[in-house]
Amino acid sequence: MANVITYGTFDLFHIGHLKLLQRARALGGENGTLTVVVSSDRFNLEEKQKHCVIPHRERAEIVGALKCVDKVLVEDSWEQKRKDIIDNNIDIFVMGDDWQGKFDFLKDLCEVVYLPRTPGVSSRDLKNKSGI
Ligand code: C2G
Repeated sequence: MANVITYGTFDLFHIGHLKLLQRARALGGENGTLTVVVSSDRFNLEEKQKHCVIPHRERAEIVGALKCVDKVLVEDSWEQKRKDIIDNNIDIFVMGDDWQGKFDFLKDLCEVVYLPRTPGVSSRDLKNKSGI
């Protein structure tokens, strides 16, 4: 049993997001938990230069409705991860491998796992395809 955490924008929610969250939850085992920290609109725009199509409130509600998700928090700074891990008694930090190595500084607090991205899908491609 392990408490797992992951972070993301989850704009235009797609199969790559779902598979990441399902795999992250599976790492927690039968009685584990998954906390998902969803980037605020401000954080996306100012820190990640991402213009979200779907506002934070709806992105968080969609993620929170998933069977594999136990808790949803808001991401509003790059620096909050350590406090989130401690405050939520996290055992495993998970991100897709496009972030490979970027969060190894958290290894003194918990296990850090990078999972292979799902190929062929991204929020950016969906925006481009739909002309948004
Ligand atoms: N992802 C994936 N496969 C895809 C697309 C995304 O596995 N085809 C994963 C990403 O690797 C990430 C998660 O889904 O772990 C969320 O992706 P984004 O919404 O793009 O999140 P990102 O902008 O990478 O934000 O502090 C960390 C950031 O908040 C991460």
